[in-house]
Amino acid sequence: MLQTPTVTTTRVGDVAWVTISNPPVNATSLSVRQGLVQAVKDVQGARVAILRCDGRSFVAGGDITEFDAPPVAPHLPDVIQLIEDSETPFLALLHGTVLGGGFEIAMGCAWRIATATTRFGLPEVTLGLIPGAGGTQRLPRLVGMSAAIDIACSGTMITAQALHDLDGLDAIADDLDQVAEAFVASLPARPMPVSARTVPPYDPALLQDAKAKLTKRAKGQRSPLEVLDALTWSQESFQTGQSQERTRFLELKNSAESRALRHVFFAERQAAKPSSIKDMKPRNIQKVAIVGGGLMGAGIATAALSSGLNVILIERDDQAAATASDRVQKLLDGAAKYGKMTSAQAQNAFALFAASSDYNAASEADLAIEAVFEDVATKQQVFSSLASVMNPNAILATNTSYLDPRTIFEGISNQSRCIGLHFFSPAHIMKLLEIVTMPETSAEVIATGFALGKRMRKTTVQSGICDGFIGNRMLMAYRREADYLLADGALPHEVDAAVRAFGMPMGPYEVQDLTGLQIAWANRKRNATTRDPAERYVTIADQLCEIGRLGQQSAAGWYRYEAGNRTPQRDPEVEQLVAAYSQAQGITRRNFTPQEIADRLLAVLANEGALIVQDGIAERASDVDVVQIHGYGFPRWRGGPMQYATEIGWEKTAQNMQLVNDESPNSWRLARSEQIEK
Ligand code: 3H9
Repeated sequence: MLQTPTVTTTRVGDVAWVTISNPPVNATSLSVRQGLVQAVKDVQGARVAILRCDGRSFVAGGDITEFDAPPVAPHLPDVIQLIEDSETPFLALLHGTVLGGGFEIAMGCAWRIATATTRFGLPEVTLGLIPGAGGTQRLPRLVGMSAAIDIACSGTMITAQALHDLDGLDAIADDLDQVAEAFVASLPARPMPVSARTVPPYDPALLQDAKAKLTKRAKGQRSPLEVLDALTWSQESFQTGQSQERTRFLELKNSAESRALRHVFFAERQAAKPSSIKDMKPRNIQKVAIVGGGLMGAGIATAALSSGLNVILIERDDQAAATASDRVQKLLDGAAKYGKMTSAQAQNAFALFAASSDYNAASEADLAIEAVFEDVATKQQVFSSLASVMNPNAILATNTSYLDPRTIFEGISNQSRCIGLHFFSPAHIMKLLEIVTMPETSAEVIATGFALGKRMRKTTVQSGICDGFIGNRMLMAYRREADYLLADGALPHEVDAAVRAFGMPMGPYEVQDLTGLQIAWANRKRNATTRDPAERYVTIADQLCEIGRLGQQSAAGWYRYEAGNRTPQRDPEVEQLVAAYSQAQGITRRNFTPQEIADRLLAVLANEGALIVQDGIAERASDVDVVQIHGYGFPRWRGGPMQYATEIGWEKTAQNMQLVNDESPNSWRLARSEQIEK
């Protein structure tokens, strides 16, 4: 079968038009690189060659799907060199997102014209890489070192206007083709190729400052500092700098960090497409009812309003409705204050909001989300009230974190419209949304949940029903093992430090103090009757709760807190309580190294994740990783617990899990090895 060429060249008079067409994002796959080499030959003799792309974007970078395999010639740096050295000069017409290899190609062209909405960036750092086709060498020559550091070390995108202000663009235009014709009609003198320029002078202190800032922010991730290093090579000749860049790019492509970040890139996109909603069209949602205006309900309302949805918030009385309304307004004002939206956008969003104590106000809503406290009877009452006023097909969603939606929706007619939408607190900030489906939930309703998540800019993952769904079920296992470690000899600060050294933003005990110990305590009490009596149960956390140590809110939890200071301080009272517990249990306490602590906790996470897949709660292991990264602060650059287990080898993970199991017999279910080796 004949394949449509991904790069085509046509001539109009003395102007050559080179068009790249490689959906979805015109990545520089092998066929594009080959096509561009041919195009450079084909355009010779023309006065100018205009390089443009079909589809919604100019080239969005190297083809990440090719990065697991060894590179195949022609390599992108050489292709760009051909473009830059071509006797016929190239003009790039830019639209959409000009990223990575795409930006590198654009910098190899003699001129650049972009639409006003075009965005530019070198996102390689977010994939654990440095740019590999001259980006770190051409960018400082084009826009100066300071801007190059900002762009390449962060991986964030800049606007066409910002690049123009940095002298990186020749023009901004609405109609690219029309402006290109005018531009080539009176073609300016060919500028010096970017690679032949010298980097404008800069203060060397800039590099030290950037290094200090990046080291602080990186939390163990290497690539931002690697990019900074590579930018400094632009002091050398272009050839020397580029060849160093290329070597480092290829080394980093084979690093665990880059494998992990590439895994997450694809995992996030896959999670958004569960097989349950293949080819299913979502319903259109415009009006959302939210029941409960506490921190969670107000956060959900803020996220919904920020995405242009109408929100009606229902509270139990007028006073509570007014308080909830104030809370939402404050959250929107906060978003404006921190630059997430303009003040005008915050005002427009609040204009879409209303609060009421009357369920009838929800009668027109397309979807209702319940965000009241975790009590089955209360939630059932909420849905019975909603069902009595809403359209019988309107979607009913519970935000429960642990309870079984099938019980919550008992008695509701047409359960195909019932679903769990589990937001994480604070819901206007946290990225994760777990979509909990019941066997009865229709594919259309699931697809609508995913579309809503996308609109609210959430990272959305489907979960089946089990205690805690994907994320909190793993959290329970993680905390259980942390408590076993305490009982056997570790102290809270040692456990916290060990996981922070791995890259987690906080340890399990610091997090508990921050969020409060009472919810987990209530869950443990709820599960007391069904817990296997043979399972090891450590009561230290319960003892803390019983003496009123509920975390930062009571200035004491696993740590103590000085007035007005959130820094956890080791507390001898807690450490004595831990030691006394071990003694009462007849345990001889022993030391655990940070590595031993981290190994055990990571093995437990991977084992529980594998069980979650084995039990059909998550569709894929990579969904588990997405949940951990976006809901629980697992370091993205480690790829999630399942990717980490793959990286170190499932055999090693299984050995660590066996240790965990031997230390606390009858307390763990081990995942089937054939499952976790997948
Ligand atoms: C690089 O350039 C290295 C060079 O320096 C040197 C090379 C030698 N490759 O995100 P979307 C797929 S490193 C392959 O849902 P959006 C994506 O998987 C690269 N595939 O759309 C998805 O597939 P599917 C530096 C890619 O509109 C589909 O395209 N560049 C690539 O929300 C749609 O993607 C980057 O890191 C790729 N490069 O966002 C840019 N990009 O439909 C990475 C996308 O099967 N890309 N796909 O799930 C992005 O940031 C976003 O995709 C973009 C569009 C903003 C472009």
